[in-house]
This record gives sequence, C-alpha cells and structure tokens, in this order.
Amino acid sequence: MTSKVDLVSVVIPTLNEAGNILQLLNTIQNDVSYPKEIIVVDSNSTDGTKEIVKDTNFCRLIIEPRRGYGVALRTGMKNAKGNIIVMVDGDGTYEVRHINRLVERMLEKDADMVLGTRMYDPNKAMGFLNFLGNKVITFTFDFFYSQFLSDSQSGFRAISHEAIDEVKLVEQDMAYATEMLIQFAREGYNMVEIPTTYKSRKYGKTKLKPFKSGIEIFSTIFRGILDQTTFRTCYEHWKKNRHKR
Ligand SMILES: Nc1nc2c(ncn2[C@@H]2O[C@H](COP(=O)(O)OP(=O)(O)OP(=O)(O)O)[C@@H](O)[C@H]2O)c(=O)[nH]1
Ligand SMILES: [Mg+2]
Repeated sequence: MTSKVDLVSVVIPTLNEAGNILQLLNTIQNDVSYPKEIIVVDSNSTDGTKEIVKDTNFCRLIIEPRRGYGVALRTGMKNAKGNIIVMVDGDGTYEVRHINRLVERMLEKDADMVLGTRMYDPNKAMGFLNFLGNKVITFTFDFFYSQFLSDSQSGFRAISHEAIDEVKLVEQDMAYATEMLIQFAREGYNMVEIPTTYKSRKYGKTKLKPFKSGIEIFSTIFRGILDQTTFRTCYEHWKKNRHKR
C-alpha cells in the first residue's frame, strides 16, 4: 500500500544507450513533478553512456559490471532511497512523462505496483512476434495467478519500496520482470495498470533475446505455480474476483 510520496527513485538500467539516454534523463528531470532521485545502473557500456550520465550532474551513476537486466535493476533498487521506485528502460521507448501518472494512480488505488501498459497504444512500436509472445505470456500469467494484466512484459512500473523489499527475486535477466509479478501475486499485493505509449528505438540495438527470454519466462511462470503459498493466495484471489472475468 502506498498512500504518500516521500521520494520517487527512478531506476534505469543501461547497456550502450548513448544516443537515447540524455533526452530521457532531461525529460525526467524537467517533467516529473514529484521529489525524485535518478539512478542509472550501467554495465560498463563502451559507447559513452556512462560519461553522458556523469556529465548531467543530477543523476547517480552505479556501475554494475555483471551483465543482466535483472541484475542491474536489483542493484539499482538496493541503492534507492525513495518510498516509491520507478523502473524504466534507458532506450527512450517508454513515455517517461507518464511517471507522474504511474505515481498518481499508485496513490489513488493504494496500489503496490502500477504498470504502464502499451497494449492500448494504436501506434505501439512492437513487432508482431514480440506482441504475440507478450500476449501468450500475459494470458498464461493472468490465468495461473488470477490477475487482470494486459502487458506483463512492460518494463515501466512504479513499485512500493516496502513491497519489493518483502519479496525474494533471483532472476538475472529479462525474466526478472515476470518473477516480480509472480512474487507480488504470491503476497496478494495489488497490481494495476495505466495506458502508456511505446516508441521505437532511435539508437542502438535491442538486448532482448526472444527465444532465450521466452524459455526463462515460461519456466519462471510454471515453477511459481508449484509453490504452495502462491497457489493458495492466487486461488483465494480467484474466488474473490471470479465474477469480474
Ligand atoms: N545495466 C544493464 N542494462 C541492461 C542490460 N541488458 C539490457 N539492459 C538495459 O535494459 C533496458 C531494456 O533492454 P532492451 O534492449 O530495451 O530490451 P527490450 O525493452 O525488451 O527490447 P526493445 O524492444 O529493443 O526495447 C535497456 O535500457 C537496456 O540498455 C545489462 O546487461 N546491464
Ligand atoms: Mg526497451
């Protein structure tokens, strides 16, 4: 539950995002209206990303030499001081101005997590295979964990710091985002969505390896169901909410 904002910690993982990062950081600094800190976790980019972040003078740069999206986010969150943590990619694909909306909705709904869903953006820059994979993963997750999400793979989320400290996350790469949802469902935490937009990358390459990530995500989902506590919490949640389906 999050009923007030002391500080918003924006955590951004980066690996070779030199052409994307500055505009993103400036937008957050200028347009996010809550008290905030910006933390960039970089895995030793070789294209000048680190130098750009350092030069801003308003961001904290953490070097995390180990590779992995999950590793970087976990390190950033460990260092975050805010009672609300926002995670967002450093590639400029998400609308970071919407951080304000994520936080507003968090307060309105007393939510533990608010995800920015890209599914209502008619111009979303999502390839067909990524869209299809996302739909299959999201349907499977919603079905087994009794949730109502439309975009389980969104990397744009506001999260209660207190809640994330309560759960154990071990995934090192892209499956981290799904593991987080599973652990929140296990605890009976409240997860809601708001619509956001999704643009294409202007610079650099995707680090997503769809096949490898797909396997990791599905095995995370199926392993999670075998946990008795998770099964029990989700079953109770289903009984309470089945009329909504
Ligand atoms: N620090 C760190 N950041 C990473 C690593 N891998 C990916 N990232 C960052 O995590 C974010 C998400 O990676 P993306 O390559 O955008 O993956 P994606 O969003 O699934 O794919 P796109 O469709 O290309 O946006 C980006 O900001 C990356 O720079 C890593 O090993 N270390
Ligand atoms: Mg991305």
